[in-house]
Amino acid sequence: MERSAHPTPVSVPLPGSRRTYLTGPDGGLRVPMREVALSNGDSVVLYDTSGPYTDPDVLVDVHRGLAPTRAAWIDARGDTAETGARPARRALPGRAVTQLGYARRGEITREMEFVAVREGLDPAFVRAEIAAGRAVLPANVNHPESEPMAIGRDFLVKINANIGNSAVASSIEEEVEKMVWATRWGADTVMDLSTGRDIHTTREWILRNSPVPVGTVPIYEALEKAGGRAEDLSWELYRDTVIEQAEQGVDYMTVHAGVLLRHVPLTAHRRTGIVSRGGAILAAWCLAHHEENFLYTHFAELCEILRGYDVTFSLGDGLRPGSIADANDAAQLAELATLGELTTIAWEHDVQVMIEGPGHVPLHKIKENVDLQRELCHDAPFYTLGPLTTDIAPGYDHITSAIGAAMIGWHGTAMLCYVTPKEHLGLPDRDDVKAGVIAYKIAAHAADLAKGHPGAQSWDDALSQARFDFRWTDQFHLALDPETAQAFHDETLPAAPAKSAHFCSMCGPHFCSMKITRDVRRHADEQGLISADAVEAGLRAKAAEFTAAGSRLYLPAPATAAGPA
Ligand code: IRN
Ligand code: FE2
Repeated sequence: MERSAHPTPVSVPLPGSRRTYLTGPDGGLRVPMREVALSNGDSVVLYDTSGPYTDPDVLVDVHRGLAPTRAAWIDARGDTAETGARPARRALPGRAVTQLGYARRGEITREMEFVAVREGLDPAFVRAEIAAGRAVLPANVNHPESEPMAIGRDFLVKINANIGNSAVASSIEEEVEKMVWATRWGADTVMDLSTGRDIHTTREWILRNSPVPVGTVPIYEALEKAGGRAEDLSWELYRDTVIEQAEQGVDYMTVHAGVLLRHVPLTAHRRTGIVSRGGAILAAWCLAHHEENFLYTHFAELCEILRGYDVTFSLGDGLRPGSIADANDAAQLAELATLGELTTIAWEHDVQVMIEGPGHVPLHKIKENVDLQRELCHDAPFYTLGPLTTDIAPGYDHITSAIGAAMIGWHGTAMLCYVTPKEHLGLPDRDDVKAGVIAYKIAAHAADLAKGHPGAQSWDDALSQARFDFRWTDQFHLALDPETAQAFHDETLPAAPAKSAHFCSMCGPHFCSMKITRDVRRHADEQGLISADAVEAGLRAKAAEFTAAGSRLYLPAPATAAGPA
């Protein structure tokens, strides 16, 4: 991974790419995509989460924020009014301004049309999936800067990047910078998990500048307000925090309402107890008061609040397993059943819901998680943290978890919460954020391929064709991380002619399998042989060449450059 000493300059496209815009059915929508122009005249159009930060034609002033593109759509619906000092939009009395509410009434909103164009789907399908609760479109009426996206099992698998300062590290500018950075590499949403000072201001900066939905865990800020003492939390304190965040424009909120008093003893004999921050806070409150979780007892009231802004529930997995030993245990599954019960209540209030899932789960226990979640939570979208498939690799948990994420995504998880190499060790910096996002883009795309998402494979096909044609620059430009791909190639073959050479330093000029295949095919053409014979003849010729060269599988490394490890 390339270490970056300087922050990304604003509005710089990825190498070889430009931001392009698709138009909606009636020409009224501008849906941003990333277009990669290839040297053979072709171009590949890819889903793009980076916002105007990759469009040199848009000048972004982070002190003013992005253009509020959705404001006109929201206001045209005529069901919100501006209230309070900010002022913030809120639903008129009795109105549900949620995408679920509109979908159920048969309305295809501009946001749904946008998603349909972006994913190449029928707008009627998008509406139907949202209406059934199988997909969510997180879009707070107070976050008009966001570009609509959907999370559901029949959509592209999405990824979330967590950012946010802790009491001991990071500044506001760094957090905004991390958001821009995470979306540049493909984060579909970001969650601001700030816990230190300046939570409100940090969030304001992130929201006004974020082209993707922003999630939070309001219990963290409520705990700050309670002086860090869980027992001093109250429903009123929490409620006011949620309203404050909803007015700022938070699109989805993690709510650990499934951590019930009776579930807490189920964690007593776990290897790693309760590892969720929110889960631990609420368990501590329940035990201190010997009362039921106030998020559970006030859940209907909370639904009424979220419905007024279209904040989506992300029902938290406060009892997720934190180790392989605890995977799929009684505490985890008891909470999951409660989340299913709460899903029904949220839907009764027209509030959108997704369900958070684990955590640490070995490969053979992953499918069961998805099957149970679907059954117990009535097909609400699943949003999982990894899962990590082993506990033994601190420093590499973006890998241990991307393995699990690919598998759980294949089985139907709709959004994958990234894990960075710093997981369990410290606060991620920008290089960790990039490593986590890229690992999760790989997992999500692998799942899209396995699920047969229409169009997913065309990206792979374009890249592998470029590779086979030795169009090196096209291969770099099509890469998830073009800069690293090119940098690695430059390490051994920096010269310009190498960018069209029919080999790289991995196998050298004589043993490039792709070059050999090409030679075989050319030989067949020259000899006018039918292909099976050509292959046979070509292989025999190659065998002779190999033996004559001393039958060595690897060539000695050139004096000036490192060979393959
Ligand atoms: C996702 C799935 N399960 C948990 N998550 C994420 O973990 C959640 O969306 C949020 O970003 C974070 C919450 O952590 P705690 O408070 O549960 O530890
Ligand atoms: Fe963990």
